[in-house]
Amino acid sequence: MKSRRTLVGLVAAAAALGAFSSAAAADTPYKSEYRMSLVLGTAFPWGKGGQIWADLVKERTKGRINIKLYPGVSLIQGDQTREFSALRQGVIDMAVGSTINWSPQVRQLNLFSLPFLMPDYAAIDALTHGEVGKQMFATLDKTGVVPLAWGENGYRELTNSKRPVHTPADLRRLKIRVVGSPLFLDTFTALGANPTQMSWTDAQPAFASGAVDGQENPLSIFTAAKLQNVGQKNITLWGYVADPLIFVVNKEVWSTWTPADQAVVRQAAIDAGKQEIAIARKGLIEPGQPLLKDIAALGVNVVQLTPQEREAFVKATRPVYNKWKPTIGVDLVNTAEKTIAARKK
Ligand code: X2X
Repeated sequence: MKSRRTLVGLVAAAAALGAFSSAAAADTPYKSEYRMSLVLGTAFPWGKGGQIWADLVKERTKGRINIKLYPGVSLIQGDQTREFSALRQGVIDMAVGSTINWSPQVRQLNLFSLPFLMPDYAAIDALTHGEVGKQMFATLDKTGVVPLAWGENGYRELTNSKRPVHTPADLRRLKIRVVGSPLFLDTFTALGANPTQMSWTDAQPAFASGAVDGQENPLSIFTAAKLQNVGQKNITLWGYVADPLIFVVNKEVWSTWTPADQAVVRQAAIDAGKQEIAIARKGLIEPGQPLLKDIAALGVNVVQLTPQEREAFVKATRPVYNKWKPTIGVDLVNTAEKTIAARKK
C-alpha cells in the first residue's frame, strides 16, 4: 500500500515536472543575441547567406530575434569539424554549415562527398529538393538540430602550386590539404596524392609557406581568398564533389521561440538559402562561364578535362565510392543514384 502511494506520488510529481518544463521552454525569455556559426565571412557566398538570413529575421521579427555572425568558426577556435557537436551542446545557437564539416558526426552527410556522384547542378538540386534531402533533414532532426533550408558552398575544384593536373599521375605525391573528414583522405590516397587534414584557418598559411602544394575548394572561395597569391597557379575543373550548406537552429533555442517566430525564422532561412545558391553559382552557370575568364586573367592556368581525362579520375576513385556506400547507407546512396539518373537537365 505504502509503495503504491509512493508510486502514485512519483507519477504525479513527474507529470507536474513535465508540465513545468514545457511551460518553462515557452516562457524562457528571448536572448538579447543569438550566435550564428559560419566557416566563412561575408566576403564569400557562404557568409553572405548567413548575413541575409540574420537580416531577414531581424526585419521580420521587428528585432525580437537578433543574430550575430561568428565567421571563422570562432566559437570553437576554428575547429570546423567540431561545429556540429557544439551546435547540439548549445555552444552555438544556429549555423550555416557545410555537409563536409558535419559528416564526422552525421555519417549520411558523406553522401555529397562521394567522388563524382553529382555530375551537374541539376543533380545537386534533385538530391536536396527530393527524397534524399527529406531523409537527411529527418536524420538531422533526430540528432538534435532543427534543419530549415539548403544553401551551397559549391563544386570543389582542384588547385596546386606545382603543375597542371590532367591525370591522376599528375597528382602523384602532391601534398593536398583536405578537410578533416576521412572520406577525403581515402579519395586523395586513391589518386596517389599525399593528403593532409587541416582546418581552413590553418590551410592558408600552409599554402603561403609552401608546406602544402594544393587544395580543393569552390572557385568562389579561390577568388575571394585570393589563392593565386599563395602559389595556387593551377586549377583543374573536375567537379568531383560539391558541398551543400544547411541552415539549422539548436533545438532548445528553437523551443523558446513562439510558433509565429519559428515560422519567420524558417521562411527567412529558405529565402536566404535561395539567394545564397544564386550567389554561389554566379559566373559558373551563365553561358561561357565568365568566372573562368576572370580567374585566367589572374594568371592562373585553368585546365578543362576532356571526358576521357575525367573518366580516369572517376575510375581511380570508384573503390572509395564503393567502400563508403555502406557507411552512408546503401538505400540512401541507391535513392540518390536513381534520383540523379531521373533528374531534369
Ligand atoms: O574548409 C574548407 O575547405 C571549406 C571552407 O570549404 C569548408 O568549410 C568545407
